[in-house]
Amino acid sequence: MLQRKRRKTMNVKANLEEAAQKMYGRAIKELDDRQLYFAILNMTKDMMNGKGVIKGSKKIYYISAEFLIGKLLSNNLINLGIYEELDAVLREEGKELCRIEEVEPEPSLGNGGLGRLAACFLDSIASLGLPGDGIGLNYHFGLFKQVFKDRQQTAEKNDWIEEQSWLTKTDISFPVYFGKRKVMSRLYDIDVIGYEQGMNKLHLFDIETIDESIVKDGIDFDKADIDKNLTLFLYPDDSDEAGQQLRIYQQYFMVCNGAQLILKEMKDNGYDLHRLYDHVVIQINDTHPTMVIPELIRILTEEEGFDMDEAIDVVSRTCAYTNHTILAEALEKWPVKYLQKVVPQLMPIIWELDKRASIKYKDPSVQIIDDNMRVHMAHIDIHYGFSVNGVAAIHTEILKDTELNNFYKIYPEKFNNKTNGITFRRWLLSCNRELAACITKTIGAGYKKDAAELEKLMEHLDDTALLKEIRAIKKTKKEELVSYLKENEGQEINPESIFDIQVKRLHEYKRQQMNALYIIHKYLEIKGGKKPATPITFIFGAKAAPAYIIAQDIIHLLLCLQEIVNNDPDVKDHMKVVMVENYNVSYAEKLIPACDISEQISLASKEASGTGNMKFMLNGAVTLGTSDGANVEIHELVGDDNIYIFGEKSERVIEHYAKADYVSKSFYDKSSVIKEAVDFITSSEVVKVGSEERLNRLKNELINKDWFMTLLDLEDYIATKDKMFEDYRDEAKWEKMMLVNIAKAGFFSSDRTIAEYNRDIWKLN
Ligand code: 26Q
Repeated sequence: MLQRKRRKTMNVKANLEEAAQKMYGRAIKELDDRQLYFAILNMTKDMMNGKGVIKGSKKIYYISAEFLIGKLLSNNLINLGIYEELDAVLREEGKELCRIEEVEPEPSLGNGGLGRLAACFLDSIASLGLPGDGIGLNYHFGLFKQVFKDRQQTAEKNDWIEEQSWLTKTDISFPVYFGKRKVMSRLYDIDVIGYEQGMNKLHLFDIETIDESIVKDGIDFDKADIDKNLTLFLYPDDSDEAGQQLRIYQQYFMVCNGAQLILKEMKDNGYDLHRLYDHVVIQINDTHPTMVIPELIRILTEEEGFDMDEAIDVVSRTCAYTNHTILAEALEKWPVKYLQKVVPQLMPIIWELDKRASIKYKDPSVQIIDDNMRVHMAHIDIHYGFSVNGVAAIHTEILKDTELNNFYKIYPEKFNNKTNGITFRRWLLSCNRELAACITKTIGAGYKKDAAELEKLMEHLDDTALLKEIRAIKKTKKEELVSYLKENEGQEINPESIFDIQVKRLHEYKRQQMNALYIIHKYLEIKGGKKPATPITFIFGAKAAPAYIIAQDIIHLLLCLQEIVNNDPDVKDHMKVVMVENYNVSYAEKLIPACDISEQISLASKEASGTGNMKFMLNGAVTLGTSDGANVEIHELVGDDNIYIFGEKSERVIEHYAKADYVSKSFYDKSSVIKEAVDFITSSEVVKVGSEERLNRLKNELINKDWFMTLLDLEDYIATKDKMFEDYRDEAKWEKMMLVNIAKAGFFSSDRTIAEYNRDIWKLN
């Protein structure tokens, strides 16, 4: 045993020494962190390649406009099983792996949840040994980098592609036609290594003629120059209708390349295209890749000699659709005029699909092309795919009962739920090695392959030594975060304070503004002499779509509150506010292990699932949340005593919308607590440090519109949060809650989610 381990260590060491010599002609000791990063990158790529590709007679293609993969080094080392060894080798040479990891740029190829989910899924597909590749776009600058100026968000480009990176240029290139205009693509691959498994691929398509130099100030560029701009940026509109043609160009470019790649692999394997569905399943990640359906039908009829009936049948049996939102404004509806301009070759197919659906079903709400000449992308997926799934139990129920009820009545057999999950390799083993080691010591390492084994921790609820250890680990992670925040945000935080964290995209339905109102309330209480028993640190991280004005206003308010609270001598020892700049996957990996209270406070019915909630729970944070998305399932698993649930339930919220009877002004008028907090937004203190225009607009929005019902839940939120802070003082009670949350998190492993996708939808052997 010892000998085997030694030999492996020698291998890692020998491999790294070889890479160092080859690249720099130097020994490991003589390299700086950046050089070492590149040497390790090359070594790791080689070792991954040695694992071989996962094979099988049927393959899943997960097609998505976003893959928010984050940094890859640590994850790849863990999945290869060489993290600890490399760590030891480097230490011997006086180097630190965790510092080297900082050198890696983060590819931000996603907006938030949907993109991160796709990345977790790729990890789990490979880790379960299933043949499955991702198909997406190689955005050169990904999502914008957020920079605060004058307490407002500005956007800069995130330049992540370096001379050497995880991308490998392939010799695959396809023609793509936008009408008569032909462009050529180039495929880049990123290897996806499973945990102690073989390898799959993430295929990212680029346009050959891309030109990074057309990006001028910030993230501005010539929108018309498709040949040069197509894969420069990821659209930053999360749940907002961008309505822009470039988005259609990107989507078609992605699916046209994806379809060609899939059919090429079919042919390379000698499979019969008439039995495509026996060898291929395409999971469509929200509607962004929906055009893959008409595109495949077009290729099969125009180039492969299929008749229309058979082409539609074969494609429908191959494609499955996942819905990630019920926000009406986020459901893609492209004007026929735009599609006609960008991809005229697809419109006859889409008209045909529309005609067939409307002959069979008279209900106007299930038509593909509506009376306003808009193409409802989700309707294509539902009519011409074999599976429709939501991403948490409550979300799927709402789809069936309300949003997609008319489709559910037609196709009840297509609807199914797949509650989201997260990869524990990244969200526990990599980001919280101390906690992982403690769990391994307590229940063995079996949970790494079968997350349900975490449940064994329930037998240790009275083990005070373990409970103390878990508390001590939380403290360590809080201290690490404190020094990071000092360095990166210039903020001094008390590690003994309660860390209350809300990190996610900024959107009104997620209600960061409600958290801000709590902060104002607490601030005013402290000014009035009522001090909290334990100091509290409120931490936020959020990017807002640049065109989403109210979201920008909310960020502005948070930054103003940070300025006021942290500099007020009466208050700053009792509470602090930190809004971190450029929240991304890497930041999440530092914030989540340090969290005490996980804020999951969306308006019930609006958050399809949430996945941050799962990451926090796994790391021993206690949830403060509404009955929304996966919070509902977390609640069921941990029980009433280990979660803090507040606010109106989804049925009532849906009823409020149906009756249009929610009037925020009446809540503002009848509660002095609410009124005081809302009025403070435009008080002289805030206006002094902020923009009056933004603050006025936000206050008016809350009083006169408040579409996501902030004021409806505010009082319950305040009471529940206060109770939580009170309970935090009971150390034994809190430690037990932490442990129960960790023990019950096993269900939210994406390995479980993927096993369910495979069992019910993909059916790979
Ligand atoms: C649409 C049209 C034009 C431009 C952009 C878009 C667009 C882009 C991104 C629309 C939606 C998104 C992203 C949606 C998203 O992240 N949804 C989240 O998905 C998670 C994974 O299932 C869930 O956990 C979250 O609840 C859900 O909000």
